[in-house]
Amino acid sequence: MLTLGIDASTQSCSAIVIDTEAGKVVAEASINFGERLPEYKAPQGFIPNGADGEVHADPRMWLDALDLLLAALKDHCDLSKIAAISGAGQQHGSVYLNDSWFETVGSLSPSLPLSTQLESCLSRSSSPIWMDSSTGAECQEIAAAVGGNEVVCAKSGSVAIERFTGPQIRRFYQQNPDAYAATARIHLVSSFICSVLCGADAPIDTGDGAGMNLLNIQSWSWDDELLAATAPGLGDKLPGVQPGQSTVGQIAPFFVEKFGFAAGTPITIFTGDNPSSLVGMGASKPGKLVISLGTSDTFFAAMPGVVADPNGCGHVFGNPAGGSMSLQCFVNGSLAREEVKDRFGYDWDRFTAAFAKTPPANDGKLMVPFFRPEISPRVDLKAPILQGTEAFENWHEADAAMRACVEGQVINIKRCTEWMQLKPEVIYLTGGASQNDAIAQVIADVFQAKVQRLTVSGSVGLGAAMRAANNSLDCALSDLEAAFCQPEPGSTLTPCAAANTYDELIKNFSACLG
Ligand code: XUL
Repeated sequence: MLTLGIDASTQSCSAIVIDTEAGKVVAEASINFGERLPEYKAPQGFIPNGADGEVHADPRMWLDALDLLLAALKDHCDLSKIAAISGAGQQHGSVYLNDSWFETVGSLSPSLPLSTQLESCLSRSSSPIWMDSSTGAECQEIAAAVGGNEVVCAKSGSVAIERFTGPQIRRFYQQNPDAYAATARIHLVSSFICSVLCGADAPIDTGDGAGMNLLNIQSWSWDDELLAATAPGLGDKLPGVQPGQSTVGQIAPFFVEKFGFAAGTPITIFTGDNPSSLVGMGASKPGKLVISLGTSDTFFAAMPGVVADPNGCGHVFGNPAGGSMSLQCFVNGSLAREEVKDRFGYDWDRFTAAFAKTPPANDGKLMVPFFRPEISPRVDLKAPILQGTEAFENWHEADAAMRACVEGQVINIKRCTEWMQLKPEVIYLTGGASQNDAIAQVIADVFQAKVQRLTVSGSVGLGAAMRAANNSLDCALSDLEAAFCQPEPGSTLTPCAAANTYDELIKNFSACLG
């Protein structure tokens, strides 16, 4: 049985086909927007040099990429054999459509490109995406209208955030009320692509929907107060909300005729890239958590209950496998590690060797490694805080500084994610720095949990293909995880330091931040 997962991400649109019985990936394809669609002048997937923090992309580019992607995939795989489809999109991005959308999406002709047929449905020619930070004023207005950010957070799982869709919609309404009035439907990237594949207006799932500051995380339905605080008549412009295990349609005739899909192939609701990755990493049940070590470090996990971060730094989304999940971003990730390494002229080998020369908890030397303002917690520090010996505080102890940077990062992640009430049995590491054993060992020691690296690459698309198999073909997620989400051989690390090793350092770290 083959299933298809689509990943509509920031820089590319990718597809992965898995064989659920053989436990193998059988085909993959990817269209990089900048390389393959240079006419959109978006080398990294967004229109550069937006004013006032605006970051937009052209939704026609996403449609052209979908056409190109399926044409490329068809060369590797007989698409008539695909038994179920799902997908994921970059979170928070929004597409604005007029009332011709409902009919047009249901009558696509295979003789014309998707973008040509759907461009007249756009009531806004470009889509703000998650990198957009232009909505500071709108965030304040929304929070003030409902009684403060504590209320926004308790209701929606996050304080009002610039990149989230509600503040983006409010800005559009305020700047261009006529175009807002002409908008009959607002989709997320995920529900837009899902609609096109179904040939019908599709709902938004609780995973991606929670990234809008509009969805109530207790009822998992649109929150009337947040809707009213955002823009007039918004409730009528949004599609319905459904959980991740919902079948929302069948592949549209356009794709059957053009690419040879089997008529009737079921489509499972799309979700956001992070919720999809939770599934693709094999972490959709509480007890496993994922730390992605990238430019920013990102932490996410299935949550046993639905609680919002009382400090307003983290986010709660629906878990596409049921229940809820948390996500928290830490701005000072790999760039902070690099700054410390470069400061002493170390390469990555010397960086790693420093950990063998220094003990866990670093003889009490600690660093709050924020080189730029941090969002978890919200601290406007422009340079790190160092505490320890005089030599250490004056940046004269290179090896101790390497360890202090990573220990500071991991301690910060641990203390900032305590609100999630997780009991980690295993931590899955992903992202560039995850291969570094010294960093992985610090994570095992501070969290006192087993750490594993997974062989999974492209966990977003894989998660989508697994969700399609689970929802439409009754494959158990546990079986799919056993087949597709295995640790790399020899990659498992267990804590070496005693359980109380970091107690003092954690206390001192918290004291530094006041
Ligand atoms: C999550 C976020 C990004 C996007 C793009 O809140 O903004 O991770 O989903 O990947």
